[in-house]
Amino acid sequence: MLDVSELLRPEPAFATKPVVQFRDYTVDPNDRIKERVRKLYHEMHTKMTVDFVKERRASWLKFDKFKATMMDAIRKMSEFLDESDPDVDVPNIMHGFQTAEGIRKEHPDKGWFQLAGLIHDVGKILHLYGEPQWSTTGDTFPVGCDWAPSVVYRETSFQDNPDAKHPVYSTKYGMYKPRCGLENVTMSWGHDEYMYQVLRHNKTTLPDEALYMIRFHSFYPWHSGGDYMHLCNDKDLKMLPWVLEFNKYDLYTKTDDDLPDVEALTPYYQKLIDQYIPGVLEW
Ligand code: INS
Repeated sequence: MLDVSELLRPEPAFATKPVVQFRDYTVDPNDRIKERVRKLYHEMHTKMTVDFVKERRASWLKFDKFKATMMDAIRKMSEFLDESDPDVDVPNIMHGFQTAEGIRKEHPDKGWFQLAGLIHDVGKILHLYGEPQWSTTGDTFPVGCDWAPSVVYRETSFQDNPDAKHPVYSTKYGMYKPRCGLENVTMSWGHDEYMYQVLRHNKTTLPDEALYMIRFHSFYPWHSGGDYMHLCNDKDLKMLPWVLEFNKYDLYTKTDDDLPDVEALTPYYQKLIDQYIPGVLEW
């Protein structure tokens, strides 16, 4: 018999577990990972203010912190575990290669897409240079306007955020104009925006689609929650299908069991790096 839920939520053949089991943000004080995730978001949602983001941008977007090739930065991800992610309990380097390989299987002709998969989380290197986990990892959302219903833990986590009492920032449009475009929206500070800005600063030749995937892959309240559409312009809506195509691999290839052979895969991806973002980069 036809199961209609399959039509509503097509399950990618490569998903490493049933899709309903991904992104489980239910609260369970006895579950080690759930508590880790909940605490991180509560701290993020309490401290992520307009002023905080301005200050972090001013510091990080000087790109004067260190120099490294993209492959060196990818390798650094073997020292990093994302505490915001309920679906991953292994170093982030594995997730980068899993995402890229998932894309490569279904889009073998699109090197730029595969490379976007490999590097999309490398901005988490922020944490290895002093940024806390709560302003490095996790889903992102705009600051300077009201938080949308689909933001995880929305009901309980923003109560102590000072912007909740701000006369402008606490309104639907906040400091933005209708349909101003996401490029004019200030996102919560974290690895997405940082990686995007590092790529731009170092003059990548990756196409716009890849840059959108990297910049907004953690903006779940938008690409999966359907919120914040009132801030989007035509370009954002044109790019949304690409961000969603990316999201399939980003989310459903996550597994702690079947880990990629990083050494064996490195030469293939080094060639893509040499094509789109070569040399020593400023971070
Ligand atoms: C993902 C996603 C996850 C988050 C990760 C991030 O894109 O937003 O929910 O835990 O840090 O890289």
